[in-house]
Amino acid sequence: MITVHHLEHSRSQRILWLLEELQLPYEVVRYARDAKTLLAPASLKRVHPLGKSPVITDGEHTIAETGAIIEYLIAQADGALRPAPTSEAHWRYVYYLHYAEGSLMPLLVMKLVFSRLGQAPMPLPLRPLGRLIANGVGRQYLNPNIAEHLTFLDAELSRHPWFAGPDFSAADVMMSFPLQAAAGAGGLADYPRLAAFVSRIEARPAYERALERGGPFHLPGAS
Ligand SMILES: N[C@@H](CCC(=O)N[C@@H](CS)C(=O)NCC(=O)O)C(=O)O
Repeated sequence: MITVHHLEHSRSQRILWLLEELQLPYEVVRYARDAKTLLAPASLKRVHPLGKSPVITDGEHTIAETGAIIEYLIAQADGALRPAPTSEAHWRYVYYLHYAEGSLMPLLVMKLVFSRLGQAPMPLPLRPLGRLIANGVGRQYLNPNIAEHLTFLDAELSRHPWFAGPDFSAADVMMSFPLQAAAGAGGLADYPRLAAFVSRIEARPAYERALERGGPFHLPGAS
């Protein structure tokens, strides 16, 4: 039986959702974040040494890293939600499976980290300097880069309704978390197709069933 070690308000939401889309049986072990640091509890390190979420166990297998877990689950479901290897959609699918965590998430995580610079627990006298650095990095590097990515992604969705092509695929599941995080961080008002994508995925019955299994899902800064 597949067990999802699910940290609240985290990337493991994607895994619960994919399992619901694939209609594979699974169980959930829930982990709460530390109220102060928002980090995962140490008990998650008993499942995988890095103690990050998501991680799944299935018999003798322990698999971490969202993209790897998605590949594992798609294999269990005989390739469902993966475009045929001979299709053009397949290479877009592979691209987005890597792109979401490899290119887009690092920018969004940096934005979150820098947004906390200049706040507690930084000593009070240093906070103005922290804010100055955070604003500078945001203005010079993070904001223009994030805008460039979101512009690219919005244009992609003008060509086809889903990231890999005409059909919903696991690439859309992979892309959900960064776009939900982007929505929370700065809003997607300038990117109507991305905003519509987030609304469309959150309305899917499987997405709603995943929320029932995993509990509420809110990202920092998200409304
Ligand atoms: N690239 C990894 C990132 C894993 C990751 O950083 N997960 C976050 C949750 S969204 C986490 O476990 N944070 C808690 C912590 O670092 O203690 C993946 O996609 O699985």
